[in-house]
Amino acid sequence: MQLKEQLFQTTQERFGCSPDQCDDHQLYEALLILTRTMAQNRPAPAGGRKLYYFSAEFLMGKLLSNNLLALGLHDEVRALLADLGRDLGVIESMEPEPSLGNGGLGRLAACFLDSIAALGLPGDGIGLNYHYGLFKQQFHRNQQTEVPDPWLEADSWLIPTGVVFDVPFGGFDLKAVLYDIAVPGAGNGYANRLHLFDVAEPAPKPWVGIGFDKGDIAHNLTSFLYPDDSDEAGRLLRVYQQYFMVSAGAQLILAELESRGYALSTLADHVVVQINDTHPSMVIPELIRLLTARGMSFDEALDQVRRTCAYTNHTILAEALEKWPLSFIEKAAPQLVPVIRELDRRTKEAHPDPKVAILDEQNRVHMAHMDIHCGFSVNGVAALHTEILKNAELKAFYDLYPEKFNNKTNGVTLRRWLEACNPELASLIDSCIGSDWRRDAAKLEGLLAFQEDDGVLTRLLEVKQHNKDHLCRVLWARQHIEIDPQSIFDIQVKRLHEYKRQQMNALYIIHKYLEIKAGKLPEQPVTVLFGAKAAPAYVMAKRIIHLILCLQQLIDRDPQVRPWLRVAMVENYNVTWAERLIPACDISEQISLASKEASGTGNMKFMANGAVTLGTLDGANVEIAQLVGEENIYTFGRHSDQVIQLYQGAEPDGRSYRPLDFYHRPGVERLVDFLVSPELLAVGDPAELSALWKDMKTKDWFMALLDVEDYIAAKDLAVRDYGSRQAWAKKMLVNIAKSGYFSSDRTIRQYNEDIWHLN
Ligand code: 26Q
Repeated sequence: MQLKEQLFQTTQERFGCSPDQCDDHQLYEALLILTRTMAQNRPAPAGGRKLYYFSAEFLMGKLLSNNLLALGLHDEVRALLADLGRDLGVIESMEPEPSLGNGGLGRLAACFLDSIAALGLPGDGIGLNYHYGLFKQQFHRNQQTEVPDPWLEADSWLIPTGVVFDVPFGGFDLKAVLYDIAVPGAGNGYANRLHLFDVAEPAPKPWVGIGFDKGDIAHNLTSFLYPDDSDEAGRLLRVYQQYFMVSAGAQLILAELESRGYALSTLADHVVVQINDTHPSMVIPELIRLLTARGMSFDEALDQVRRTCAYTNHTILAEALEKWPLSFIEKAAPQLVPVIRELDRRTKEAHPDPKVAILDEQNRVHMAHMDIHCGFSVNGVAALHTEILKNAELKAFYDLYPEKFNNKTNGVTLRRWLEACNPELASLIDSCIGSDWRRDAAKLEGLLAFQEDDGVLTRLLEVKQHNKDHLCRVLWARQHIEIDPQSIFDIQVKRLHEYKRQQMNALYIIHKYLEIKAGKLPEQPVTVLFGAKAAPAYVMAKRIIHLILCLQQLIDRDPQVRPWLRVAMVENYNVTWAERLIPACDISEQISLASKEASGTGNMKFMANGAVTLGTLDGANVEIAQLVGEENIYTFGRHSDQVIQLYQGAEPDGRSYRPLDFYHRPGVERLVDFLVSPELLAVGDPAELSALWKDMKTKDWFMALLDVEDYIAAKDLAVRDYGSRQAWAKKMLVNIAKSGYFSSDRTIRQYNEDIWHLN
């Protein structure tokens, strides 16, 4: 049947009217149903081994546009709607964004599912169906507040499967009900599945305080996504969530193995489990438990699991490495305790070094240690990150198992992050090098041939201006923020964390503000845009948001400064905002303290959209710098080895870094002191701003004052260079040309070649 007729039939059945009589939401629902069904009906890719990608987060973003592209229907649907006098963009805006992730790690999982399907590899995701994803952020009186964000509507991408598993907790069992989201592969007729488990009777209201009795857990286990580990409340619930996910997932794996006709003793030949950070690590003891319960010896079960499980590390921040008190596991999943104890006993017997123990003296389970001992692969997510794991953080393990360690530099799906979010740039690229890059991103290098082509460079600048104009309209419509479309768009969007150093960017704003007040105008007007959510319990992060919003208001009200410098923080930064901001960016801010950002993935999305990076030599920035060459990136700041040294020393906090030394440097003190200036105190909360000021002077845990002068110099240079438009356009072009390396298709090919061996 023709698409047109299918749409007609769907709206008739559903709403009793034809498409032209539907409102926008009804049309969205009809397209959702059509698209969902088509994706669902596709076969799974065939193959020898099958991948199960376990992750507590899948930050999928809106799916309609993406799925239409993958199914090859985007243009047809756009035309069909245009015939009806409707705009696909408007229809797409009806879709609620499923925010089932916090940031980089969750979005990476979503990019990976897209690439796994596009490469025709057999691989499903396994996660949880949170009813409330990440909180919705609102600003009141220059502060962040959080409100629950229910994303599920009567109709959604979820497909009920009827599959149910029993998950045994201490004292009671729960049913894990399986829902699927189909993941169509772009251009190949296949679809994989994102399996999301849910409780049978979810609570109708959002979670408020939980007593950890059976009833609470039964209804609330999947109520909400943890806003990260800095929220102490209800950490035990996190363990219940993790066990629920991995127990149901492990049972699904064994059921599929058996239904494919394979014996349990061939698990490792037919299955590979990728553990996305330590959140799903209990899958290891759970698989061992299930296998031994079915008659396998512990030795053989451990051997199978060790050849099946692979672990990805996403952080070197010690506070983010999960260590669960054994008592938590004893309460949530007591049947795992003997398994974990036995794994610990065997490990200690073979390797008595306490640094590599699974259970420490305080009886806490080091989840990453368990993964490394009981898996066959450990990977970092960028070259520098993997080197730091091998030589510092996980050195004791690297000495034991050098063969397990490998790097897999992250990537992003250019189908969402270039083709879908920046169609004008995509068609400019097509006009230069043809459309092959859409299947093979390495082909983007062909753009290098156009570096001296003034026509192409001019078009590139026009496309960027078009996207900036569009962003201006959206900012006005959504937040009544008016910015100058001719100014430089300097953008920092990512979770708010001290190590990412949004506070250092704020110091740059203060520097410019004071210069303008003193009569020194910048070479170009600059707009500094932010998007960031802070974990609700992360006090310092919330103070930094407060600082940025205060600066925004102060400058907004200042007619002398406004024409030259603006600050705009988007409310509720999410995937959809990213899709609008990234195509409009001139300068991409990637300014984490060297050694702290495992990889970053925003950096890759920005470069693919023709932004030039201003960054430290951290995470994947190092590889970006190597690829584009020093004339096409602005790097600054201390290197990771210097920073690692500064974290060792004789100061009372164990470091050798003394922020006061840098605070007293000429030019720095007045920037920091501006936090408690009368101007700023007039728009902000004095207690919050003073606390931030004091912390910056005396603690500065992530060394913003160490790098701030170098940062200001580098950014001023970028602002000056921006004025040479053709030279700048050439930098943009080189960045786009070199971004092919950061396609998640490349990353997934490498996972498959080195770790998964799927077909
Ligand atoms: C841990 C315990 C309890 C509750 C929550 C958590 C938790 C949740 C989310 C811990 C960490 C996260 C997220 C980590 C994350 O997003 N890491 C990022 O991963 C990206 C993909 O590899 C990298 O590019 C980033 O550098 C890294 O910060």
